[in-house]
Amino acid sequence: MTKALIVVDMQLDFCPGGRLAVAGGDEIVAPINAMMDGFQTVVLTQDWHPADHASFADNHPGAEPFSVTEMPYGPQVLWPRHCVIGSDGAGFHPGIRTDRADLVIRKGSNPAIDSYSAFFDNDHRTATGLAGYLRDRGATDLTFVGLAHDFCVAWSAIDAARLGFNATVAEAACRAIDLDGSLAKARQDMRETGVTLT
Ligand code: VGL
Ligand code: ZN
Repeated sequence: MTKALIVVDMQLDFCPGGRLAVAGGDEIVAPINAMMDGFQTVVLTQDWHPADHASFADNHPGAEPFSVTEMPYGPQVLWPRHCVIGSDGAGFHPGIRTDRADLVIRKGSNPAIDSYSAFFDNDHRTATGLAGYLRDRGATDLTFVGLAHDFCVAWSAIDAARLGFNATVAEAACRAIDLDGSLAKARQDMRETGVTLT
C-alpha cells in the first residue's frame, strides 16, 4: 500500500480576503504542511478558470452569486468570479508548502464545464489524468484535505472511492462553504460512497 495526500485548492481566492473566501481557509495551511511528510506522493490541485467560465455569476446577466442554474450536465451553483487563470487569487496560499508537491493538477479550464473533482469535469466524462498518474505510482490510499470540504474535496473523494481507491477525508484539515446544507449533504454522500471521514 502506498499513500498519497491530495491537497485541494489551497488558493488565495478561497482564503479570507479572497473572492470566494471560505471561513477559516487559512487555518488549515499549517496542519496540511505538517501532514505532507507522511505521504509518498503529494498532489496539489488548483482551480484554474478562464475569464468567460460558465460557473461565474457575472457571465450570466441578472444572475445572483450563489444562485443555481441548470447546465447541460445538471444543476450548477453560480459562483463569484474566482481563480481566474494567471490572477493573484488563483495562486496558492503563500504558506502552503509547494516544494513537496510531486504534481500540480489544474482543473476547470474548459469555459463550458465546471470541475469540482480532481479526477473529472462535472459532466463526469472528461478525465484530468490524475487517476492514471496515481495508479502508475502505485498509490492505493488517498487522503484528501483542503478547500472546500463540501465541494471540491467531497467530489474528489467520492470520485476516488468510485475509481477503486481507498479514500479518506481528514476533516480537521478542511473548511466548508456550507451553502444551504451542502456540508451535511456532502458528508452523507461521502459516507454512502465508502469514503472514510476522520
Ligand atoms: C470550489 C466552488 C467553485 C472548491 C471551486 O474548490 O470547492 N468551489 N470552485
Ligand atoms: Zn471554481
